[in-house]
Amino acid sequence: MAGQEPNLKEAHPCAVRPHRVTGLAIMGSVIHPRRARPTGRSRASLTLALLVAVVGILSGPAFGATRPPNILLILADDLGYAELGCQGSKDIPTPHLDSLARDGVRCTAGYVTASFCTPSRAGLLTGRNQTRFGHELNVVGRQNLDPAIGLPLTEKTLADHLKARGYATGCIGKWHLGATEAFHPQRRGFDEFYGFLHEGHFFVPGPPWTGVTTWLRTNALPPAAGPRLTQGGVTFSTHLKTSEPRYDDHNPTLRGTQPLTEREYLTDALARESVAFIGRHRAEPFFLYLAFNAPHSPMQAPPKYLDRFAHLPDLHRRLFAAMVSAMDDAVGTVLAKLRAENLEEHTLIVFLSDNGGPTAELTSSNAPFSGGKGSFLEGGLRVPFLVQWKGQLPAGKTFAHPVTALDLAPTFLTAASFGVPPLGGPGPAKAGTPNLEGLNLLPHLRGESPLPARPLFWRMGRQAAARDGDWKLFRTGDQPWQLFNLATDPAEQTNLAPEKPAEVERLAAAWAKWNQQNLPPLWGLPPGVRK
Ligand SMILES: [Ca+2]
Repeated sequence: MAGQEPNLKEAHPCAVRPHRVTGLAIMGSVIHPRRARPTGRSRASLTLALLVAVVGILSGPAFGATRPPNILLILADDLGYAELGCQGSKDIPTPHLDSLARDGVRCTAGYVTASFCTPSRAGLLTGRNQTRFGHELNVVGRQNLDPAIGLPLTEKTLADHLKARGYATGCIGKWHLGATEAFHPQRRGFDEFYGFLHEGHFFVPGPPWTGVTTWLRTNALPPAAGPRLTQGGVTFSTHLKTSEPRYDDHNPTLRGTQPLTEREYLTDALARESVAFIGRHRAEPFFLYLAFNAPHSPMQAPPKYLDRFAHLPDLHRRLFAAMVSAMDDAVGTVLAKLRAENLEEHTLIVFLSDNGGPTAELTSSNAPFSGGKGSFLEGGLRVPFLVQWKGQLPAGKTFAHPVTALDLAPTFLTAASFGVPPLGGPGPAKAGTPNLEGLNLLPHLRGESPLPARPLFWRMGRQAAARDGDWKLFRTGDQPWQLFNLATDPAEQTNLAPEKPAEVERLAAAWAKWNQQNLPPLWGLPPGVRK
């Protein structure tokens, strides 16, 4: 894999033409409306404010009754449903992520809006089905460099909405919503950005990738080598007959818009940056979107994580376990910072994965479900989904009703004192009307009211799906609809469509009605297919 070396000297679209960004300033000095000095304040209230500030410095941030909570949204990349201790994993301890389930609510039927990275993220960050605005298909490699590809500028992000409420907003990790200037996170509502813009990234600079063990896919090896060949710290494997993408090409690590060489193992670095962000913004409401690229390929881990899994016989699995363990440590580091700043009970925390695990590629398990990344079977769409807000949500609760990443925007905006945003429609997002398509989950997770029954719908290329109650409707390509009962058949093994034609017709009609409001994909259609 020589030639993987990132060419940082070559112009990066964001680095070449640094742009002016509203609200972007030198790190740590972003000015927010809510922090502006009020005029006409009395001497007495100034004295009181000074007193509060002194107490705050001595004992941590002081919270008024009206201060909205911080929001910490943690996203894993390609983590399978079954790969956390709280999700049933037996071989990868994840105590810190498990603590979110122990101290919060574990949603066992948590869905994302697509089973690939960028459409799932577009739904998550806008609170709208990404098929409403053409962000339907995945984006890889050089596609990222196309200035026509990225989260459509007609859409507002969660960061846009929260920034308008005076939140400090930070994006740390993988972006994958457009890699050219107009789509940069700091133009999409984030004050600060640290991370990279494409679909993946190596975890240390290289080659050579020093200080880590590396596992790379390759489409062929010399016959004498067999299916694997290890040279130095790199193992090449033909198990998928494809080669590892050149993730780092034209894809430097950035602070804001400036490229840099990150020498710390990237998962550790994302924790470090998150801790620094929290420290900078401890005294004001913040929204931190921490989007790990772990455990997405390339598979790389340093000895401090690999050594925890010396008992696992297969290097492939050992590396995956080490990458998940590193992410768990990173989450633990961030949670410890919140505790140290006395912010834990003032922070709404959500953890989920952007799609199911690609089992053959990573070993990532989606048990008990079938399918994985890229599929609309449950294994592709159903993900670990944990919600913690100490003092506000129950601890140790399991919530089995279907919830979706679309619910997070209305949940966060409600928590951030927007009031409950009205349910939106499929039309374009407008200023001041988020036009969201999910539900505020807070009263339902608290058990104050039952979650209203509602169907969920999906479309990605030639795949389509719907879930209504226990029924799951699924179609791929030109195949007829299949129908599964998830209560009795979570692995979607028995197609009930032949014996339940009325149910198929009802759900297919509901899907078709939903689909009428979708736009054609903006990119990725095969040549000759009309948009
Ligand atoms: Ca992913």
